[in-house]
Amino acid sequence: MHKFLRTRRQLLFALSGAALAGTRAAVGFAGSGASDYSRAAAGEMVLTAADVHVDGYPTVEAVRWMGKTLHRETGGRLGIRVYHSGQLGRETDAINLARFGALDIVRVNIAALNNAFPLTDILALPYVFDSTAHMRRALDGAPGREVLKAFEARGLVGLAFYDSGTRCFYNHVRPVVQPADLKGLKIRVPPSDIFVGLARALGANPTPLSYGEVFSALQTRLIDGAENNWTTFYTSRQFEVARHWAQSEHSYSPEALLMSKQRLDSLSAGDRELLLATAAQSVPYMRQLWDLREAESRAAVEKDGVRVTEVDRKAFQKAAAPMLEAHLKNTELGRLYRQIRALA
Ligand code: GTR
Repeated sequence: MHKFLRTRRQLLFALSGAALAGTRAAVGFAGSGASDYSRAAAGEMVLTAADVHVDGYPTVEAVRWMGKTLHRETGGRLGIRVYHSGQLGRETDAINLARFGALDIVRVNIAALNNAFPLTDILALPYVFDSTAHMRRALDGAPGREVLKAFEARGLVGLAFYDSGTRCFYNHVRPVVQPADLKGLKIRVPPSDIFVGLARALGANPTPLSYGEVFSALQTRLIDGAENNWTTFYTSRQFEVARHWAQSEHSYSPEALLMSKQRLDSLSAGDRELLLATAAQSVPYMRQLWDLREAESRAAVEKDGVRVTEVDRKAFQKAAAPMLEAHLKNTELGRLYRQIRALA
């Protein structure tokens, strides 16, 4: 970090300038940007939050909803300013900024946390959850609570999990039905050893890249494809370039909402309690919005002519099984896996 960037404001300004230089227009949903509570008067505190998604994406809207609720409940003393569209940089960088108190709240995918927080692997591993309802039960129950707690070891507080649908493969080369169809394809994965290992186990050539680089990597044919959920595929415009979608549902990898422990500890006990409760309340709000947006995104992509294939699910599960088994040899992951499966 540049030694002359001394204040939080200077740092955020520098980061947003750098990231904005690479911003591209995206399709998607109307955001409610005007309702950010970003102007702090004396005695008021505006928390900064980062998200790589475009304005209007369900995660962005859920954190905005939190900001509005806090603002209302504290008579304007507390608010949240959401920097969306990756204005504050990559997810892995945002996580570190929050750990050291330069950013207050980060919404990132579990994939971005795997390497630093090994307990999160259980939520990204293939075919751990049977359905969205199963995943929600696990996240709302003991396994979810245990993973959220693990962030405290490194300067973060796990506020909540948000939905991220199911991740599926897509590419601009050919339809995929069997794992063998992925052979030789250069597939972008998030910078996570779990995703690199999984893509490799399924026969693809994994290429870890940060989210902001995926669209142009597809467009310039640096990569043949990637994997993500319907909503991201749509809002990032990747569907305009990758015209084959395979319904592989190989990972649920939910979203995590994290807060700088330093910042949370600096709040009064009352504000802390309110913030934690508001984060918990934002989950049902987000899930409702997610269900709606996921269906809308899929419909829009299909209407645009992207070819969707059902995959041979058994063959995918079989190909991924050795990699899953290898990770479950870890005692903690094995225990969490059994807990999660008992909730199926
Ligand atoms: C999305 C997720 C993002 C980002 C992205 C990725 O589903 O919401 O936070 O992690 O995937 O693949 O990088």
